[in-house]
Amino acid sequence: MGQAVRLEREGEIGVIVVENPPVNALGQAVRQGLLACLAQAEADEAVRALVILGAGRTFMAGADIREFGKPPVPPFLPDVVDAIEEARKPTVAAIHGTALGGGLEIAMGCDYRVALAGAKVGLPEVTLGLLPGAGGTQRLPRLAGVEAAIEIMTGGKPLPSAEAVRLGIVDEVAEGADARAIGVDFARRLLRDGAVKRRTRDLSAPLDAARADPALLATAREKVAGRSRGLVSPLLIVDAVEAAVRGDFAAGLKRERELFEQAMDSPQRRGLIHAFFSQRQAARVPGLSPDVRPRPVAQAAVIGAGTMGTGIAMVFANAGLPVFLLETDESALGRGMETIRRTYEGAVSKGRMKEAELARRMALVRPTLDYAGIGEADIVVEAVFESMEVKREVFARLDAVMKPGAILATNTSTLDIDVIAAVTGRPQDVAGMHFFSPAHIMRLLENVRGARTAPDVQATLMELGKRLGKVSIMTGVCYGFVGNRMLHQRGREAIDLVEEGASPAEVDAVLTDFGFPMGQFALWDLAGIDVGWRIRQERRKSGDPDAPSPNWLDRVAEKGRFGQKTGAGVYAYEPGSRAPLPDPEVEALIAAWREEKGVTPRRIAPQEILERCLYATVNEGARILEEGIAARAGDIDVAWVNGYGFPAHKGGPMFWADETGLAAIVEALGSYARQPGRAHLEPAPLLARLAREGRGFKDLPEA
Ligand code: 3H9
Repeated sequence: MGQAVRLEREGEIGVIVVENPPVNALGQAVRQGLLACLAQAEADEAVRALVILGAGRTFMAGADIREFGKPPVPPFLPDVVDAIEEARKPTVAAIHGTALGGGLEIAMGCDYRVALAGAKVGLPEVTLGLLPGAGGTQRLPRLAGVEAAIEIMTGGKPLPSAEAVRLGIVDEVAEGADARAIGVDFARRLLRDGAVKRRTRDLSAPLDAARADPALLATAREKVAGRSRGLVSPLLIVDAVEAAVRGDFAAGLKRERELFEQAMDSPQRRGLIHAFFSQRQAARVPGLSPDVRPRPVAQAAVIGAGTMGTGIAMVFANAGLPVFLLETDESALGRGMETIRRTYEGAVSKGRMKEAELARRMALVRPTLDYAGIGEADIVVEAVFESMEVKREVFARLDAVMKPGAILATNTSTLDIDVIAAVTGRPQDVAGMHFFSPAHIMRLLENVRGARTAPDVQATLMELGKRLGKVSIMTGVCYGFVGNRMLHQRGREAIDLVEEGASPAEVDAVLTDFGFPMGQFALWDLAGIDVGWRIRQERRKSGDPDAPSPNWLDRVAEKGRFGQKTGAGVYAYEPGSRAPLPDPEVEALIAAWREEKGVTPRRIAPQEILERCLYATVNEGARILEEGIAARAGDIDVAWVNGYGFPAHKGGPMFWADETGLAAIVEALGSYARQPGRAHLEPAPLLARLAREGRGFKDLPEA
């Protein structure tokens, strides 16, 4: 059992301390330890009340997720929670950090809950494709009522402790910095006031509203169904709560168990848990020793006050880091600062930010026209026009002014970082930080290491990414890095499929049915068709042998239909609406294009659309892995889930490919590749090899 749980004494109070770093997950040793300490405390006549708490940085983060999918080993968490609730002596959970999932279920098994001001509580199981399975679906409605409980469990977001008190989940928020002190103090007061047991299972008043009004559950179910986007577990949560309303506690627990097992067996659970762990694994960069210390970053600078530059400046300011915003042109600088102010004012008007916070963040952004003034920054992110010539000029100037040891990062999405680094006398300090637009909203950050980027620079970028609230992966240098390079292949298939006979709306519908929030063409309309069009033109002009040949989408752009920003792109948009509508003008343009090319349109089945779009994406992912641009298939999944709307419950493209079966993918790609003009769909050597060996991307060692 080890020392995962221990019983200590403070006078008449028994203190059960869970110590299972880093987050006190409720693994088997903890469950067993809790039962043993509980029995010991119950047997000790000198102990009159019990406090349960977590050592270290947090209360308890829930069940040990690493145990999921393996044969369960007793004692089981629901039994531990029941044992706590059935203890003869009054019990108090003393919460600091986070009480999540099974952690909150343990706390709800206690008679009382007291929390520190900064603590949070929640039942985030839904984010893992699960439902609370240790009585949470039965106890939370008995504390917070049915509507609030459904919102909390289907939303999965932790609540601040004050909100938890308002909802009746926590009894008291106590001042102080020490969970043990507030827990023991609360327990002493209980004893002094003639402590009574107050088992959560015996509470019923909060259920009364739903018991009296059957429409309440039906309305809640409808609301949840409307926003579940293909996820199964939110509706299972409603089923479990319904059992709490309709039957007694024991029947409710039984129903919860059945539903929990159903969720545990679902592919969605596997996908979401893969997404959880791959995101954490991505933070550890292969080949980079954990002993490498990041460089301190207290001051940032951003070059360029366009859309990307202003977004990146806000990312720094939002994280509380002072940032210079440099432009060479005064009016462009003014416009950039105005964009930032307007964005923050928008947040204030929606009630998401206080005026004082707006002022604080604006004060962190320091506009400047002078390179000499930014030399003291610890990191500078260049976000100027996407041209090698312009970037090399900027980096030469940065090399001249930045202090020794400053990190020189570029936000390029396509250019070779090693070529940029070569104009400086310090290539070891040069790297890529590829933010996605809008930078202050999108979670993904691709950090890019060049051939000579120093290890401590790499470590700094990964640490900084976390500080900035981003989900970061580390990639190597190539055109488009991980995400855009793969997206390019999906886009190519989408364009070809329309040329061959599908409509843009048919292609998009297949992708949204799969779980993407929007289809390829709607995405282009949102991002602006002109961006890709200009890049394609540049590449063709420069004689790039890999430049895509002209296509019907170029024709859409040539008409000035750049997407939502011009009110029309591949789709038409009603004024003020973002809903894409098929447009006869584009249909005619596509028909004319097909005629010119001598293509007789054919009906294309959704399966072919899905396979070509997604298998081409996976195929490029395999090349990226083979070249060592991404170190792990999981890193690619992280990029696609957090930056490209790949449904998290399918884990990411590489996980999804493994689940689909690589042999089937290779066979389909091979048969498409044998058709005229589709040689690019030939399975990548790594994909073909893994399929032949009966292995998956998950079996690959890290690059
Ligand atoms: C559940 O409770 C089911 C029950 O209802 C019913 C059961 C019958 N288990 O995120 P971090 C690891 S389902 C195992 O980087 P932070 C994590 O992998 C559970 N490991 O730190 C990482 O390891 P490594 C419901 C876990 O400070 C390390 O801890 N609970 C678990 O940014 C640090 O994590 C949840 O869904 C776990 N439960 O955030 C909560 N949690 O260093 C999931 C974390 O090797 N956890 N690890 O990479 C979280 O949301 C965040 O980790 C937390 C800390 C907010 C706690």
